[in-house]
Parts: sequence; structure tokens; C-alpha cells
Amino acid sequence: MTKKQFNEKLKKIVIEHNRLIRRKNLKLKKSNGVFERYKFPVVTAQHTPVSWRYDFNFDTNPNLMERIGVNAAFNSGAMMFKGKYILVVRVEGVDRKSFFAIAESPNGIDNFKFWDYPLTLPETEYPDTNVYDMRLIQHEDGWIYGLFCSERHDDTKPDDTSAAVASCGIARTKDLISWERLLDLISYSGQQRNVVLHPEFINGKYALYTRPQDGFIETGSGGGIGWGFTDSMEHAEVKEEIIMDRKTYHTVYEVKNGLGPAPIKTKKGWLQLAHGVRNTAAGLRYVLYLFLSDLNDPGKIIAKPGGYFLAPEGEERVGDVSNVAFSNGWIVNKKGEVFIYYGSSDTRMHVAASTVDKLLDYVINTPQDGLRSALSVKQRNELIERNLKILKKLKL
Ligand code: M1P
Repeated sequence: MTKKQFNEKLKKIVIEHNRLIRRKNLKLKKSNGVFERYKFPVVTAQHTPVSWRYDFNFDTNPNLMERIGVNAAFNSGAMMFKGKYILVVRVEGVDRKSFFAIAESPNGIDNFKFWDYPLTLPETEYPDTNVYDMRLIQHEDGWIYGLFCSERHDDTKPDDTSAAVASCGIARTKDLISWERLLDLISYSGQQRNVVLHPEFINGKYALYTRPQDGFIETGSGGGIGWGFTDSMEHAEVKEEIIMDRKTYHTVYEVKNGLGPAPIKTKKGWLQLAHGVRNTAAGLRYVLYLFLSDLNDPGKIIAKPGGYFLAPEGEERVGDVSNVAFSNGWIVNKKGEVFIYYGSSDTRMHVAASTVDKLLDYVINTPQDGLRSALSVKQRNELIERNLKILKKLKL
């Protein structure tokens, strides 16, 4: 390739990238009335800046190849910041290491553009091997907290190269640019993933949603969504975790579950989004579910629909870890619209749109899981009976 051809190819790469990130997203007509999906993923590996992947120097990269590839961009924390919809994306390089990077959009559904550099996250004295799935929480103490999974090798098993330990890493910022790393959460339940900080103090203490687990992948005999308190975030320590939402036999959260983003405060309670996991002959299946918890006691569930709220569909079902819908970020805007950001199959990011009113209607009026086929049929028959009467009246 001549230098002229190199420059032309570079120009083409930049133009195509800009076209991708500026592409208008389209709301899909097909909807269950609770939320609407969008046609295109909001962020993919291809949305990461080309300057992160290529070497633009003709002398050092005469073939204009990607030098450091990006494998996936998924499981993003989210918040509104200075009028922009912000995602803190889990970007995974081809070397399997994840890191965080901020992408912002003016409308929450398209035009997500990454900031020039990924987030510089300080390490603790015991460096993380891998970091992922950050939850962004604007706490009433004035800080924006980022809680994420910090993964390290389990050195008690020196011969096992897959043995890992997951704990909750904590960082905080005021501007999303400079981050202060705090000590990892101390808890007494083995390992931790999917830890979320409640945005308000409860009786003067910080409150945390946890997910105690015995092993790195398996939650073991523990599991469920836990609820506990800490006096400070500088030395975060949860001495007792009360399981507020258990994994349950023959439900969509039979094998494990974990809270998604920090809850949304409404007049009727805290809207909570979580993921549930069940096992199948084809491997684990991750879906999202919703529930409502008490305004004054957020660790107490007051309404919980049966089944899933959102499950992977179409192309969402395929990726590095197939059959996974996972969410750790949503944004409510001033109009009461809720944008739910979810990763599909550990590969890409999507958005689903709803409103606070619709989500409340869904959580309050959807029957809870009867936990038996006979009760599921009873619920459905009651609905059918009411509907048939209406159809008769309408002569339909
Ligand atoms: O691969 C599916 C998900 O697995 C983990 O979630 P959990 O601990 O609930 O099983 C996380 O690694 C998550 O990032 C991933 O999407």
C-alpha cells in the first residue's frame, strides 16, 4: 500500500465509523405494551473509536491493520449527567480483559459516542485481574459511586488456572473523569458479584444490595439478592446480609439472581430491575425481571410479578455467552420515560423504552408466580373469563 492509499483507507475507516455511530435508531412496532425495543444495538465493539484499535502511523502499520482489537461492548452502567445519557460500558479487548469506557448520547437511543480515552480506574494494593459490570449510583452524599466486579486468581488453588475470586470493587467521582478508588467491600459470604449501592441513606447508613456466592460461577447454597448496611464507603463492610429475594425452584431465578442497576424511586415504592438465571440442556439462560420494594424499607419486596420482564430475542440470543439478557443500567428522564440498557449474550448493548407509570402498572398488576402449573392455569383462566365477557359485550 502506498502512503496515498493508506490515507484513503484511513479516511474510509473514519467515515464508516462515523456513519455507524450517527445512525438513527428506530423503535420497533412489535411490543407487549410494557416496553419497546429498538432496531439497532446502541453500542457494539464496532462503536469503540477506531483510534483505540488501529495504529494510524504509516511507518509502523503500513498495512493499516487493527493493532489492538475489541471483542465486545456490553453490560453498561448508566446515568443522566449534565443533560446527557451516559453509559459506562464494559469494553472487552481481544485479550479477554474488560475495562470501563464512557459513551454519551443526546437522546439515549442512538448517537452514543465514546469519550476519547477509556476510564482510568486506579488499582488497590491487590490489583484486579479483570473488572466489569459497573453500576453508577448518584448517592445523596454527593458522590457518584461506581460499584463493579473485581476478579482475581484464587491463589489458594495455585494449580487451577481458572480458579477465581469475585469481589465488589468501589470507586467514586464527581465528574466521571477522575476516579478515587476505595477499598473493596468486605463481606463474610465468600464471593460477591452484582453489588449495588442504594442511592439514599437508610437510618444514617449506606445500604447495599449484595449477591453472596460460595464460588466464582455457582452461588452454591447461598445466593439470592442480599441487603445489608455499612457505616462508611471508605471502609465498606457488610456484617450481615439478609436475603431479600431468594432463588426459587422452577422459576426464572432458579439457579441464581442478582440486582441490576440502582433502583428508581417512585411514589409507590422503589422500582427494582434484576436478572434471573435458570439452567437448561443448552446451558444457562439469563432473563430480566422487575419488582417493587418498600419506600421506607427498600429491602422489603411489596410487589413481584411472576416470570420474566425481558428475555433475549432474535439476534440477542447469540453471542460469546448465548441466551443472556443482563442489565446494570437504566435512566429515567424528566418526562418519566425509562430507558433500560441491557447487554445481550455478553456481546453488545441494547435499549428498551418504557415509562415509570407503565413499569408500576406492570409490577403492581401482574400476578405473582403461583409456583405451580395448576395455579398458573387458574390465573390465566380468570383472565380469559373476564376477557370473554368483554368480547361478548363488544360483539367481537
Ligand atoms: O455470562 C453471563 C453473566 O455472568 C455473570 O453474572 P452472574 O454473576 O449473575 O452469573 C457476569 O459475569 C455477567 O457479566 C455476565 O453477563
